[in-house]
Formats: sequence, structure tokens, C-alpha cells
Amino acid sequence: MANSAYEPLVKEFMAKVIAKNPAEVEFHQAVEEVVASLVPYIEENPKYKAAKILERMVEPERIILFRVPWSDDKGEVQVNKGFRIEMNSAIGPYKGGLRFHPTVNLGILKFLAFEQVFKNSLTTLPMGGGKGGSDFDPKGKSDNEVMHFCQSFMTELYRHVGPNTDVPAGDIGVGGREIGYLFGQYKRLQNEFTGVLTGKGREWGGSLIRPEATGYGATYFAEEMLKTRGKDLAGKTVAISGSGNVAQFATEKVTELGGKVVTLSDSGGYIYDPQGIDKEKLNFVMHLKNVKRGRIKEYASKYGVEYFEGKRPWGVQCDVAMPCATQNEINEDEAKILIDNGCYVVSEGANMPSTPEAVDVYMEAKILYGPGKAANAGGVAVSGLEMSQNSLRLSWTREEIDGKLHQIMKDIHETCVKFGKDGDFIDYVKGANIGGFVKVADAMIAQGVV
Ligand code: NDP
Ligand code: 2IT
Repeated sequence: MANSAYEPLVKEFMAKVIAKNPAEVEFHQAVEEVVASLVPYIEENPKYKAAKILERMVEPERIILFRVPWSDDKGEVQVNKGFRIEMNSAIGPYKGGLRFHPTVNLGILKFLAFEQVFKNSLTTLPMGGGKGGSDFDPKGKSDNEVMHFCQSFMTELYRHVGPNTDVPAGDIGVGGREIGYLFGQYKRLQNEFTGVLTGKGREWGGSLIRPEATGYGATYFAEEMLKTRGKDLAGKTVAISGSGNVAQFATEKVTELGGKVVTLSDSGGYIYDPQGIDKEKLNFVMHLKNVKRGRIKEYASKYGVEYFEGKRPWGVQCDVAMPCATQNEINEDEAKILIDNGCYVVSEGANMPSTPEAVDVYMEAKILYGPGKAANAGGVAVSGLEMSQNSLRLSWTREEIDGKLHQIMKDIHETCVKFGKDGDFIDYVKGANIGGFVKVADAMIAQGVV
């Protein structure tokens, strides 16, 4: 992926990162992609080299690791790992989600925290980057167990976070229910009602449109990319993976803009509905996933469509693909199949869903490829707006927030074009990486060696 003249520099930098952070493969992957974009830019702007900005950016400012003991409904003691990566606070308090999933480990959270720094900078709002979570699996747990886990998690985390220090939010396995339990425990321990988390309920400091923001934002980003070719989403066939928060609201917005969403998935497999997942069917999915906490397979029996067990949806015919589940969910072969089937837009709702080899396939085919740190920045952008509303002790209307979200996604697209345009082709990876880097790097230089 690196410009060949700079490859030795990228390799040399990566050798050090790998030696210092062994076994953190997702972190290496995320860093390498960014470094490949940034090395040429830094060579042209030696002030960043002299200040060792990249070397500093790959080292988290602070990592908090802790034990999370809790007891389940049978009274049995359970122990999980707790993490918070405070990656970079050059342009604002640490900001980023919490992920509760059995696969969570240090390398995965460091990749997410690293990406978050660039993403948050791209939103134009004053937020640094962080990420956290646990290897706790909310699946199959009762509400009572989830509450006890969240209370234990916050009993340690509360001393490290705060509205001007570090403001967590949701991610995989952390939605409105978990944010509620975490907030309740923070308030109790700190004796303070404050904007320490985003994604809160509307009645207690949450922002309208925050649940919708990531999926809506990734759809607005797809629409902006399409516009560069004089097109829009109307009449387009869209393959979406996942069926959680991001996938649900991407489906809603794509459908509203006239597109037809034909797939959704979960870790069990995917459903293919060639008629399209309309409003009524989406309501069924929302109830199934958010209330019943069931499996996407049930959609197939309810609507008489096909379910593909253990498979991902990238083999279907589509114009647009929106991976909205997890990292590395599109590999090289799947990227080739997508393109062979006519797909020419990939807008990533998930973080790093495409492997580096898949990204190479997109670049080679010169499709419209919006990487996660640009395309899914709408979620954290509205988190930033939630923080502003909490500070002002005011709430803005749905229309105001959706309008601001839409404008932010247009601005992020514009930034990607500014830094990534290469003749007729827009390299959104390069654009997002350089566009996200500059503000953070300049702030770091201004603040001295810290
Ligand atoms: P949810 O927990 O609401 O949904 C996650 C979905 O992805 C579920 O359908 C889940 O299936 C599926 N999934 C998760 N892990 C895997 C896996 N290892 N293999 C296959 N399927 C998997 O999470 P979100 O919708 O919030 O997050 C989805 C993605 O979007 C993540 O990459 C997240 O980092 C990213 N993101 C989220 C933002 C937000 O605001 N929530 C903001 C920006 C990015 P199952 O239920 O079977 O596990
Ligand atoms: O990956 C992400 O941007 C998120 N999970 C949302 C972070 C946030 O603070 O809203």
C-alpha cells in the first residue's frame, strides 16, 4: 500500500512498533495503514519528524488495566478483564467507546484507540482519542448480570474518567442499557450528575440522534462519495453486515434515501432478502435485536428468505457494501467477489472491517472506498454534540442535530478530498489519515514534549 519510494521507511518504523508491542496484530495493522499514508507527508514536512510525532502517537498516553469481579445469577463469582486506553489528549479529553466482547484484548483496543484519534480529529470537534472495554460477553446474560458487571466495571473506571478527562461511550456489546448502568454507578460513586458518558438516555442527558448517528453518518458519507461520480443512493442495492446499532440505522437511512438493503448478519450467518429490508422488516429486526436479543436467523423464518449459516454477505450482487459488524470481516477474496459482482462503493460503518489485502483490491479497482475512520465518524461526532449540550445544559432538536451531523460528514468528505485527491481518483485512506493527523500533530508541537 505504501508509495514504493517510502517503503523502507515504513518497514523500519513498523519493525520498531512490532518489537515494542509484540502480538498486537490488529494494532500493527492499523498503525501500518496510517504510517504508509503519513511517511511521505512527514518527509515533506520535517517539523513533524523532528518532534517525533509519529513515535509519540503510537504510544498511548496511559493504559489502565483492571480486574472486574462480579457474581452471576447463580451466585458464582466471575472475573473479567477491564481496559481503558487513553491514547491522545492533544485536542481534547480522551473520547471513544467501550467494547464488551469475548474477543477483546489489549491489541484490539489499542487499534481502536489509535483509529479514534484520527477519527475524532476529522470531526472538527475538540475530542482526543481513547477506547476501552472488557472480555465480558453480554450475550446470554440476564439484565441483572449485565448490571452487576457494569457496576463492578465502573467501580474501578470512575476514578480515571470525567467530563473533562475521558468520556467513554458505546461500541460492540455496549448500548443504551449498558450506558445506563455505567452512568448510574458513576453518579453514585462521584456524587455528580455530569456528562461523563455519551449515548445516554434522552431523559437523563442523552442527545437525540446519537443512536442513529453512526449508521446515518456512514450513509451520508456513501452519498457524498457517490456524488463525486454524479450519482446517489436512489435505486442502489446495498449489502450490509451486522444487525446491531450501526447496521440498523444504516439500513434505515439507506432505505429513506431510496436504496434497497438486501442483507443483514450476525456472528451466526446472514440473511438475503432480494425484496429489500423495508421499514416494517427493520422494525422486526430492531425488536429482535434490541429487545428480544435474538438471532438474525429468525428473520429468515419470519419473512421466508434464505439464511446462510456461518457465512458473510459479500457474495451477493450489490452496488454498495457497508460492513457494519467488526474488524477484518472482508478479506481479499471477498473484496474481489464484491467488485466482480458490480460493487463500486464501500462505506465502512465498522472499524477496520477490510483487511489490508482487501483495501489493496479496492485501490487497484479504483472504487469509492470510505475507510471507517472517516465514514463512521458520525457516531463520535454526535457524541461530541452530546458533550456540548451537557455543558450548555440545553438540548437541541432532532433536525438541528441531524443537520449538524450531515454537515460534519460533508466536511469530513471534503477533508478527504483535500488531502487525498490524486488526479481523477480520490484516495480516501490517505485523505483521512493526513486530514486527521495535521490538527493533532500541530497541537502536540504547540504543547511541547509531553
Ligand atoms: P453492536 O454490538 O450493536 O452490533 C454488532 C453487530 O456485529 C452484531 O450484529 C454482532 O453479531 C456483529 N458482530 C460483532 N462481532 C462479530 C464477529 N466477531 N463476527 C461476526 N459478527 C460480529 O455494535 P455496533 O453496531 O455498535 O458496532 C458495530 C461496528 O461499528 C463495530 O466495528 C464498532 O467498532 C463500529 N462503530 C460503532 C459505533 C457506535 O456508535 N456504536 C461508532 C463507530 C464505529 P452478534 O450479535 O452475533 O455478535
Ligand atoms: O468507534 C467509535 O467511534 C465509537 N464506538 C463511538 C465513540 C463515541 O465516543 O461515541
